[in-house]
Amino acid sequence: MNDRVSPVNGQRYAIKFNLRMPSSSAWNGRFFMMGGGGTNGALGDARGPLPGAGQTENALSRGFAVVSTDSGHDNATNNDPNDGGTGSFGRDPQARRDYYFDSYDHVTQAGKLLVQRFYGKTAQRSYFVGCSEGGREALLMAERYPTYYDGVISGAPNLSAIRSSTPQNLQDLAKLARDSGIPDSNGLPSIHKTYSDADIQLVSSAVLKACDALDGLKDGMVGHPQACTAALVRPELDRLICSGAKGTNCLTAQQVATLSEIMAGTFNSRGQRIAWEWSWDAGIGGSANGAVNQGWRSWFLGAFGGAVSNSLKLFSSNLAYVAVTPPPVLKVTEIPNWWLNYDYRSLSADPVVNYPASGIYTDAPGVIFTAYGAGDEFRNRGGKILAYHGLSDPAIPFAGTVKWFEQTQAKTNAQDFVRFYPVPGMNHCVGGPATDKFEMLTPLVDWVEKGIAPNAITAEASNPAYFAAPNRSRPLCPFPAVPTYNGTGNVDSAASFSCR
Ligand SMILES: [Ca+2]
Repeated sequence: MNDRVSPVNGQRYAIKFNLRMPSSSAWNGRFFMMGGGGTNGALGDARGPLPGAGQTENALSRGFAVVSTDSGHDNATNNDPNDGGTGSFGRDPQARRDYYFDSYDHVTQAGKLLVQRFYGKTAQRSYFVGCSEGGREALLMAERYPTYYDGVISGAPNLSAIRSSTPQNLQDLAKLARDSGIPDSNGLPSIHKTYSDADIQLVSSAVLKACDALDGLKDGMVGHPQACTAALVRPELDRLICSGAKGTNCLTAQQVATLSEIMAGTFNSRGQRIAWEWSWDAGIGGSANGAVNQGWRSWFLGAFGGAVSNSLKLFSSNLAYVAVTPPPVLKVTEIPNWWLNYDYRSLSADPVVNYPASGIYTDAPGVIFTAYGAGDEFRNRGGKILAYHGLSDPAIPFAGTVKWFEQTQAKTNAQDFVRFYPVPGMNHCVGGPATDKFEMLTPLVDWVEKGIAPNAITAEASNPAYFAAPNRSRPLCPFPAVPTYNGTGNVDSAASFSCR
């Protein structure tokens, strides 16, 4: 819908959506929208995947009517290498607005109308489920459109790209670039060579030494994130500094200093925080089963053995076009250097100041691209939010979601309608040495429809290689409760733990 040609860059844009409806007899009376990912532009198959459920089980198979959208641009066609590549939609004010919020409004309304026409009655309940950008969309629906959905699941929400990935990645990359030595074959800093896979394993082991036991059990998992501070981890890292030449069993002082600086978050030249800190967690390694690239390395560095550093492209290609107003006009190949020269040190501590509306771009990214916590209308009509976030998420800082939860709690009585579940060891949405397989739709539906508030949610390790026992399970606990070993019973079974 809304098919049109952009007056800014001549590209054709439309909001595509995919709606799948079970037969009348199979329909459970509910509507379900799938969140997107990254900067979207890909139309997901509207089956509503539920990673923690059975292999063939999804929202559609459970009887939900399911809708998805590309959010108003198509990466396959809106992809001019001389104009930002897949980020170029950000130059068209309406395509940008569709990505921020408009498309989800239109698609929800269209989807619900088609459901009503097809079944002859309206959906009784509606749910929105997403992770990363989809996690942002879930919170957006609860905040901006409080009457549309009765319950949302928000994983690793990109709730403040302005306050996390944008300036943060700039500063992190600049720090790594500073240490990287010789340029790669593209003439860019060899960031991928700054830490070997073995180096990152050393960091993970240092984190475990400092923090594993803080939750009451040495089990290779940091179950008490609030207690695992930089002050505890740094001495363990310092103990790893090479006394002589750099070897595989030690780190250079520069490596320790740079990593510590990155993990602390981003500050401007006045010393004000402009992005959240990263959490110290064992999942920074993500090593078992050869899965190193699932973790920190894949987001920050790129493969050590690769010819070029892919991290610059990974971080920079799209955000320039949706965070900065007006957006630059750059060839895709020019974007990494544009980022490296971006003056993040002069940014304000207030993202609203940094990214104001400008000219034809009438939505201020600093306002619209920041989540503030769902308000009274959503709560008062019985809306519920389940949020989760991996402690080792290398794309979006866990600390930002903690902040969001605390702000929401301060504004309302958040436990009334929000539960937030930290996932120790988990990387971005999934992966890492974690019990990262869990199903939150059933608890959410029970909360919304039966008033049964969720407490512990059982999670299993999706990758059997990470732990000695391949089917380790743990309770995920509503923040700030910590999964705590009861002192007896199988240490690989969630049944031996309580949320305390
Ligand atoms: Ca532990």
